[in-house]
Amino acid sequence: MDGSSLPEVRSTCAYCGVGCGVLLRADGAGGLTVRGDPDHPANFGRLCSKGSALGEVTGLSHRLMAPHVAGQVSSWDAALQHVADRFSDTIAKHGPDSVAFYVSGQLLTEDYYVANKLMKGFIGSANIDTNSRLCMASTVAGHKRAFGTDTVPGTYEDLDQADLVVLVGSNMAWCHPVLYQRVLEARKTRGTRIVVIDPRRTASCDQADMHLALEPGSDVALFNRLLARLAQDGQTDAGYLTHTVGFDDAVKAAQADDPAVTGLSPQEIEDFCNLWIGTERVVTVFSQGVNQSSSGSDKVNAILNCHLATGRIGRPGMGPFSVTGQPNAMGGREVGGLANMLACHLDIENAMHRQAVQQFWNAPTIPDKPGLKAVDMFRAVEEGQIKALWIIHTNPAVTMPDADRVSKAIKACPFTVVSDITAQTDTARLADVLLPATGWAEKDGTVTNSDRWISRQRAVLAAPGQARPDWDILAEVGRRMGWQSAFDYQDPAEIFTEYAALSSVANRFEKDFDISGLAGLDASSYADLAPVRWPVGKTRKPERFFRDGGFFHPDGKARLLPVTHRPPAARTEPKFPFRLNTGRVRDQWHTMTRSGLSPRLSAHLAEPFLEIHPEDARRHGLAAADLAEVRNPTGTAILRVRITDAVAPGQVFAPIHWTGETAPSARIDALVPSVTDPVSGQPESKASVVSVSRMKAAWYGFAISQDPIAPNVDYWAASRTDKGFRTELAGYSQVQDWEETARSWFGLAESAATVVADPARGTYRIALTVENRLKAALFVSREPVALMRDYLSTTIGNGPEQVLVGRAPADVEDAGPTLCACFGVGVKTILKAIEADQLDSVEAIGDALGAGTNCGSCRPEIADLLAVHGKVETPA
Ligand SMILES: Nc1nc2c(c(=O)[nH]1)N[C@H]1C(S)=C(S)[C@@H](COP(=O)(O)OP(=O)(O)OC[C@H]3O[C@@H](n4cnc5c(=O)[nH]c(N)nc54)[C@H](O)[C@@H]3O)O[C@H]1N2
Ligand SMILES: Nc1nc2c(c(=O)[nH]1)N[C@H]1C(S)=C(S)[C@@H](COP(=O)(O)OP(=O)(O)OC[C@H]3O[C@@H](n4cnc5c(=O)[nH]c(N)nc54)[C@H](O)[C@@H]3O)O[C@H]1N2
Ligand code: SF4
Ligand SMILES: [Mo]
Repeated sequence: MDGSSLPEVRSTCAYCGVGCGVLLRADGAGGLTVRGDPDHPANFGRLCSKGSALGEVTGLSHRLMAPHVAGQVSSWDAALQHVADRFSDTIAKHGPDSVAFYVSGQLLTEDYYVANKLMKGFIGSANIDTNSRLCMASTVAGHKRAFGTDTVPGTYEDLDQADLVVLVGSNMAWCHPVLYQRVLEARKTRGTRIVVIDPRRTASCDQADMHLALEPGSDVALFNRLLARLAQDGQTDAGYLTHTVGFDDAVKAAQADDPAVTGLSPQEIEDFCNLWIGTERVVTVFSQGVNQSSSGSDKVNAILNCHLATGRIGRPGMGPFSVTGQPNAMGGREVGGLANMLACHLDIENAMHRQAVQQFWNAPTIPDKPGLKAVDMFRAVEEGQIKALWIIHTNPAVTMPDADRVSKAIKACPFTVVSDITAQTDTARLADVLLPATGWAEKDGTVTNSDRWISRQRAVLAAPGQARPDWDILAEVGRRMGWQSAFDYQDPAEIFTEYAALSSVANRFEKDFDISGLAGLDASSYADLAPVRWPVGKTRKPERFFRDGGFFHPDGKARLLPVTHRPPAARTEPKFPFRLNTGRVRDQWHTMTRSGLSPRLSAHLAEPFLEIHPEDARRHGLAAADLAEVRNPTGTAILRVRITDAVAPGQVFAPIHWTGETAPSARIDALVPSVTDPVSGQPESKASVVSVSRMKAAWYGFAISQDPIAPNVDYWAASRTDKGFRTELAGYSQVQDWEETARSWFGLAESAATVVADPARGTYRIALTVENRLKAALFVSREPVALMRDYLSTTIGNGPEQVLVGRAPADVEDAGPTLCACFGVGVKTILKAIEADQLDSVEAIGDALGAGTNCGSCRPEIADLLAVHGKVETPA
């Protein structure tokens, strides 16, 4: 079929909570092209590098195509009956609280609704929790304490209209890139100032007016100082304070806190306070540097206190703004995905709410107490209280704190079901039953973004093999457990309209969440649904919340909370002198089961790493490109050292993305103990303590191969290239026969080997060919191998001679590591443009090479290169 004749379909990006609209066109051969939807209110046509590469991650080679029971392919009928029987038997013997679901903020609202209905209304337990516990729980708790509901008061337009944007624990340039582009646009047009509050210098700091590199975990003390100053200077809004209670106590607590614990100079703190106080239109954006903390809820309330005290909430260009991480993190909160919530922002602990939901569902039961939150849930699995567990659309064996222990617990659980699009994940490998789910481009439903826009995700590709949508799998298990009519859904439209109707019921309780205006959609209007921002009630409601109070506590007033600084639970000590911070990189999504399939995205940062300050590196005998052993009592990791003053002395930073599939010794959550915030239950994922030392490797290696490898060595880390894979390697002990070792790692027993060896110096270059075509090559030396890795990765399929030279021939230009993932422009190409062609601005480089002109998320790095080369880029 001619691809261009297929229609373009409106959908939503698979990745972050910005929720960008995309236009997808199937190419008729199983692939698709993607461009930004110019009409979508989140992005107006823009996409970041990850969104632009969505077309590269729809391949089927890694997909799970059929159900598996005990490692054997099974029919759907047998697999689903087995799941239903095991859950029913377990409940019959041990009660409803002996089973649990662990789900995901990446599920569609319809999937989430069915999972929640099945567990809470029919199984009769609240043991359903979601990875949003690791992500948004502190915000949810903070919002509920202050507002009485989990409401994001503002909108994205506030970022366009603000005069000051404060990013607290948010690396927006990399994690919400399209939103960050909106902020930079505002900076251009109205001079919006940017402050970044982050212990680490990130890409988001490059355009910032102020970077406050505070001590990890000290945000409460900083915002308490701001509140104390607001009170002291008489800069609060007395009129607005009549909509609140708790101001005096909050100020008293704030005054008692010592801002010195932030490690910032008094001048820095006062400059920040002056700027915040002096700018009415201020949006304080916060993300995981706030939430993922043992004082996460208090951090959220410390921020909300300042906005409530000044009435800077619910008006254009101002407000506290929690940006959501996953594409449907917001939808999951609305639909009751957390163990302590019911759908439509109703509370499990409120008898009237429970009764209303139970009645609406015509459900036999409904739990009257919250279920187990993620960390407690996996502890209950470990201790044997949970005997049947269903994990859907998340990879907890990698991303939960204390990940080694969580993996063991899942493995030991008497019955574990995993629904995923691939069997190649650390969690899927532990399952008793594996169920193939349709992926992003193959399924229909809705998601809600950070801005409360509900957007449709639409199927444009056929379901591969026997894969089925998550809602459909869940509903059929519900029917097979005996609840036919409650789970008799034909399509997602039916589920959505039921949910919208439930929101009318919920509105009896005067809640914020209202989509009752959508309850009457029929199948075709659901199919055509354009993005819509809630509330969408039967009557028109304002777009922003709380401009004139109207909070959801029984007295209608907001709460200012007295909060006090608490340092992170783990303390550094001589044995574990470093604070380990963790987070994301620009071009990978979580455990890389999708973004890792794109060679373009994999080129940006191809290996797991540890950022460490130059002084610390020197003191601990670490040189550039060394491997570091990172340890604490919870676990260990081996990571490539990146020496940089972006991190402060005494702190190290590592990304979260690598797994047993891509770099088994770099699973960072193996080093994160399961300490949680006492209010929200959210883990402290960014503040463990570790020791760092040089890995005493006997050899280092670099390999390229057509097929993936999983060698049994102390360190390996693999990534995709256009022609196959590249793998970094290292080992503690000498290898006797490199040629044989290479053949076995690459699974190329029959290949011809060309070897260039210098055993005295410990260097080996081995090319393995089949019919004179290069299948794989291995480079070994006693020191970290300096090679033209990007060039070598292109030689797969050629003759062996080229690769053994180890560097590019004179007529081939080495572009260096990729900087602009959208256009595949390398660092060396950009440097050449700066040096030889005398280009001196990000714009000029964009005009010449295209770099930085699509998603813009590499612009800070281009500016960095300019700065390093003496071309100071004037802020855009
Ligand atoms: N490229 C990419 N984008 C993503 C994702 C992805 O995997 N890849 N995931 C999405 C998801 S689910 C989420 S939740 C978001 C997360 O988005 P962000 O929260 O922006 O990302 P993180 O890198 O986890 O952490 C943000 C920053 O918190 C800082 N930090 C650590 N400790 C503290 C502290 O005590 N105080 C303060 N103020 N800051 C601290 C870290 O140094 C880090 O720079 O990203 C979303 N977008
Ligand atoms: N140390 C540390 N740990 C962290 C964080 C951190 O900053 N630091 N961040 C935390 C945060 S904020 C988050 S959100 C989590 C994310 O952690 P996870 O949710 O565990 O990570 P993902 O890789 O997004 O897992 C999604 C899984 O769903 C599968 N999948 C994809 N599409 C579908 C589908 O349509 N249906 C089904 N059934 N499966 C599908 C994917 O293949 C993948 O296995 O990590 C948390 N862990
Ligand atoms: S910012 Fe990027 S990852 Fe996030 S929704 Fe938009 S295109 Fe997707
Ligand atoms: Mo997240």
